[in-house]
Amino acid sequence: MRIDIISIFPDYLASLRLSLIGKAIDAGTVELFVHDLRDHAVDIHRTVDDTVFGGGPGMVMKPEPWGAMLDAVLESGPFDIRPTLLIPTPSGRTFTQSVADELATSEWLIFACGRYEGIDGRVAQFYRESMDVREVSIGDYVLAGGEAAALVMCEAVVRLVPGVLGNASSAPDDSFATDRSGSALEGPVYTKPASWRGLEVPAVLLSGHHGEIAKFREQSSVQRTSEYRPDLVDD
Ligand code: JFE
Repeated sequence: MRIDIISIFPDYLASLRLSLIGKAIDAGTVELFVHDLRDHAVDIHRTVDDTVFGGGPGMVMKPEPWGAMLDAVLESGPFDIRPTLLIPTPSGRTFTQSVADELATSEWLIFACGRYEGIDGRVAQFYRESMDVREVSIGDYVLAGGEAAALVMCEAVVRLVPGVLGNASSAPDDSFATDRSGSALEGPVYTKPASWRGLEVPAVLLSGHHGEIAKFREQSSVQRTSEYRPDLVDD
């Protein structure tokens, strides 16, 4: 998988080279390119924003630097692959685990990280011709820019790419895994020591009775889902 990320704060994305994604990059499973949008600004001040047409507070990102940068990124990659262009925005479709599953099969993702009040709407419009453009929200709260959303989506997607997760069987059991039967959230998990500060790991988990353990975990999952996420309970 190839990932290109465009931002005016490229250093914000440095953490992607740590941990899981860093290992995937080192192993050659993922190629990551982070680009500074200002490299394609046109004036001496390297301006990327301007006032809002129609009035209103704040600034909007100008389309020209985005056009120049996205053209250059498209030119730099394989012409036979249609990339997915992800544009984080609070006004997007919600990014869910099933979106992550779908994106994990994609060969080329490009993230366009905006700032200010977002990116001129014609950028998404123009690139629908050459890319699978998706305006996506990671949740119902407002961030100051798209970078943190891109980090979240990269982490959710890359861990699903075949060969990335060390323990290949742990991904499908997660809370929110789309093929999970029963309720949505995993219950608490435990490790050694079996007794810690007077608190005991539930005895059934030490029993070796796999049927009883599965039943216990299902109960814990139902209990937690109804307590924390009643919206997910269908009864
Ligand atoms: C940008 C901003 C006011 C945008 C109408 C670029 N889930 C999610 N929350 N926030 C974002 C995504 C996000 C993504 C990209 C962003 C927020 N902002 C700030 C402020 C209105 C906005 O869009 C700029």
